[in-house]
Amino acid sequence: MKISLLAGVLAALPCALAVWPIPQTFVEGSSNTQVYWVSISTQGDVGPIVANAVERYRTIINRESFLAPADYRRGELPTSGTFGGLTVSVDSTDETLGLDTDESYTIDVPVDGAATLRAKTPYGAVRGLETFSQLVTANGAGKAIAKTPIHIADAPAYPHRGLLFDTSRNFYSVAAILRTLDAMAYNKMNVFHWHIVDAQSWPVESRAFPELQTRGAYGPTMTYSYGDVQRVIEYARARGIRVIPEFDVPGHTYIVGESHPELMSCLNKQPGWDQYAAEPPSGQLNIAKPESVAFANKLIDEYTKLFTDEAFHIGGDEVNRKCWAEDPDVVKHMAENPGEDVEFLLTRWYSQVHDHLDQTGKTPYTWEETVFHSQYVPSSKTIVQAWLSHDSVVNAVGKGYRVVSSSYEAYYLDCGHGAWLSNWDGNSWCDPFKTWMHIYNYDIAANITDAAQRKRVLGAEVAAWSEQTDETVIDPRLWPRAAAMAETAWSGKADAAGHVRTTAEVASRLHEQRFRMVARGINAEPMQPLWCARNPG
Ligand code: CP6
Repeated sequence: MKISLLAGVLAALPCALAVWPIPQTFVEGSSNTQVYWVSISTQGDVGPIVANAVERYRTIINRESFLAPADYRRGELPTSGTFGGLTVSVDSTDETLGLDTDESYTIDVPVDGAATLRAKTPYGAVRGLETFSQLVTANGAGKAIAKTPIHIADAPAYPHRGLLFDTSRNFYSVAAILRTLDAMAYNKMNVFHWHIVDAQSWPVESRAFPELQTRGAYGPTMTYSYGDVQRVIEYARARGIRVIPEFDVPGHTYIVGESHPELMSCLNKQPGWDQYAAEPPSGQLNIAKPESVAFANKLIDEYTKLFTDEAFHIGGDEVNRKCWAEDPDVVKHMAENPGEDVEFLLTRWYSQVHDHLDQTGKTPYTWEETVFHSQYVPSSKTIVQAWLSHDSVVNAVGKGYRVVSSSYEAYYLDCGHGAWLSNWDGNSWCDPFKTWMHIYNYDIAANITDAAQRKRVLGAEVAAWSEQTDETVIDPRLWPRAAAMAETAWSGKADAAGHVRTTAEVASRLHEQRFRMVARGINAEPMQPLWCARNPG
């Protein structure tokens, strides 16, 4: 009783600890520092990414009218020193961004005088600038940094903190994508998994096969040109976010049949699509045809160049055997080639396409079905994206693969708001809605005790499948729930003392992060009344 009362009082104070995600080390003092204007300078050569981020954060911090809700009733924050600017320095100006990028940084804010931000890489500096921006709050005289002196030493628990964004089921403008990248940066997320095409539409330009887009986009304005893609990649990179594209094969490809029906099996079965595909319209690349391998490999050649990240996602989820087993062309092939059944053909198809992707030098990502529901054995450098259950994460690291967890039981943010596609009876196996508490309590590496296996858990990824989303609803559907995942993936489950953070402890801080995001133009949904932030506990 006494302890919870004390926690309530602490939460009500202007709180320097209101940084989301919480840094690994955060030492605070008991003074406050007056801030009139935040000047940020760089020391030594920092490179364009940092120079650009400094401009961005100078604007955010000085323009921001954000006042932590917990501060409202105090109004004043008496200060005993004056902020003397922030100096940013980096050890290296190497702007390579990938799985191995060091995102660590340290921040020191004295009670009086100049603050410092130091990082090993430009992207560590980008993370540190976000943290610093969250330290600045408002008081009656303008702005202040509470609880100085402050020392922060921070680094992510996991290197992959992702968001899957599906632009096929419904279209999103580039502006909506860029806004989502901003929101990710505010939460130190670093992978934009662009599920750019799927069965329903093909919005992205192809120069190898222009007809994919002209026949497959929802309309002439619902497209991404090469220039659009490059703009998204640049915008993301400036925020330390990798863009990993997914070209999902051989399933989820109906839309290819709009321009290349000769490559397809079980195209658009009506009625009865549900026997051939996870959702309508049915259609998969015909795995008996060498032409479908050549097609996929030519797309890999094209898109591994357009998308510059070291990784490339080749899909492989939810393939349907019946689609091929009943395809007249596949049946004919099997009759003429004894021993070549559907399993054989699929294994050979995977090896021809995955080998080709491996040869491009990219790091392949694949959905878990390629590993667990087929006889194909991907190369050991392949990263497995698990979604069917947490057991898949455990099993994948047990097999020696690196893995990213997108367990649908925690991370499918599109789920739980009504019937799903043709399940108009109101039942959806995608239910229930995942609350931020559910997401926060989910343990990315549960039941993996072996240290080498734990290291292969690269992180987590929330999914915004778009059958029931588009840009009219995406902000509140994603935020602040994706931020709950972001903290568990950046900060880890436990603090330095080994204490596992509880949702009750972090709620007011997430509430504040939600207000911060709204102040920065993200329509994150409210968690509770504003009143609760003024009167916590
Ligand atoms: N699309 C693709 C989807 C899903 C997957 N892949 C999906 C499956 C089940 C649920 C939500 C989404 N819509 N290409 C699974 C990886 Cl509940």
